[in-house]
Amino acid sequence: MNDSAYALFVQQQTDRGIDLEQVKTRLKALKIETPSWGYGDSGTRFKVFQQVGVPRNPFEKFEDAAQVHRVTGICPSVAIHIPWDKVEDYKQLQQHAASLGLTIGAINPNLFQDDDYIFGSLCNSNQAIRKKATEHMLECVAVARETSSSLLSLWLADGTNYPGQASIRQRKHWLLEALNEVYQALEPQMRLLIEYKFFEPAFYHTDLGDWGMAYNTALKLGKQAQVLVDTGHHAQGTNVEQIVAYLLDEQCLGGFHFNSRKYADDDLIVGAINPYELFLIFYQILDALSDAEAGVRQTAENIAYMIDQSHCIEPKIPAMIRSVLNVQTQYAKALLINLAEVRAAQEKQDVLAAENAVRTAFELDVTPLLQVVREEMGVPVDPMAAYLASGYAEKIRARGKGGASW
Ligand code: LRH
Ligand code: MN
Ligand code: MN
Repeated sequence: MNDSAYALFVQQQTDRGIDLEQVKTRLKALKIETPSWGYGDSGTRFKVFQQVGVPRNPFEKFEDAAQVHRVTGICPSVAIHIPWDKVEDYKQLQQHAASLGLTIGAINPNLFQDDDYIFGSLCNSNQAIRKKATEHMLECVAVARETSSSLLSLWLADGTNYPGQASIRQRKHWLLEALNEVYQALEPQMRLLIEYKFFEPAFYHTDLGDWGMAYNTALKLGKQAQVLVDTGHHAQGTNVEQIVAYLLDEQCLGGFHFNSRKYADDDLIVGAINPYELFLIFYQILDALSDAEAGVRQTAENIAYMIDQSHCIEPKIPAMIRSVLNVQTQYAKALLINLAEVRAAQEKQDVLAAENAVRTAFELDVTPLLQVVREEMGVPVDPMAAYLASGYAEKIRARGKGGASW
């Protein structure tokens, strides 16, 4: 670590009125969940590509996730997707996770990969299929109970391809009916996170097509239901940070699926395409954390930060490390926004000064800060280099090809 670079950084930030101790405390407290499916084989809409060395089962996915946590120190939990991660004994999976220093995070039901769901799951006009989908969700609540997870994360692929194909309003009623049943089964400490996406696999209408529908559904269910924002699930040009601010203010933002998009739901490495958006999302969160309203602050404190990135052209573990580091970097930059300065400029309606106060933080080099934070946390100063030098990638080649996939 370059001591003089950090000394200069401390001087500059202190001069800007930044409380660096608070910044460091917050950086150390950041936790980012990685997805089990990000370690397995994945692909495009056209083909799943096989890589050498990907995990052959959920246990090995946790072993790979442990590498990400080992070098970053901020990824202690892993989201699972059922049935991709179906095991006989979830307690055993939980114990395996614990032996690696990990916990099981959000439980994701899969309502999109069963032949029965071709016309929908919870919104299918066939009552037996709706029941099957609801029971799958209840099974996931049971998995959450067994693994001490407090998050059930729902993404619903349901929708239609053609006008007139189905009754949009009827399906809305079926959805609420099913989710009510699931909601009743939640333990008091559990939350149901409702994810939305504007299209794909359905191309005409999607039953949970945007944040408004997810929010309305959460409102109708109750306090334990909140919205999950997947950054890749919006139309071009959507102001995602406004959605974040709005949901925070309504105390209904439950979590994120971070990834990058260029065109649609591309699931690319987080921060690879538009790091400024990520930074601005954190700006809204930090702004809410300093809100006068306790409920808004609590909502911001309890956000589940999760990664939902899984592409097929890069090796899985370093890609995940890159995503995590990019989130951490943008969070660090956002922590350097002088909120008092922004507010003073807003007060004076000084547009240029306000924009400048926000952007200035984005333009800072946070490398010395992150290096010191990592050193104090006892993790490698350069997590990517540490992973690449660890020999783990070479070791897992022995798994061969044909591991677990979507
Ligand atoms: C849907 C989605 C959702 C799924 C995951 C695999 O596009 O974002 O979160 O569970 O991808
Ligand atoms: Mn997602
Ligand atoms: Mn997605």
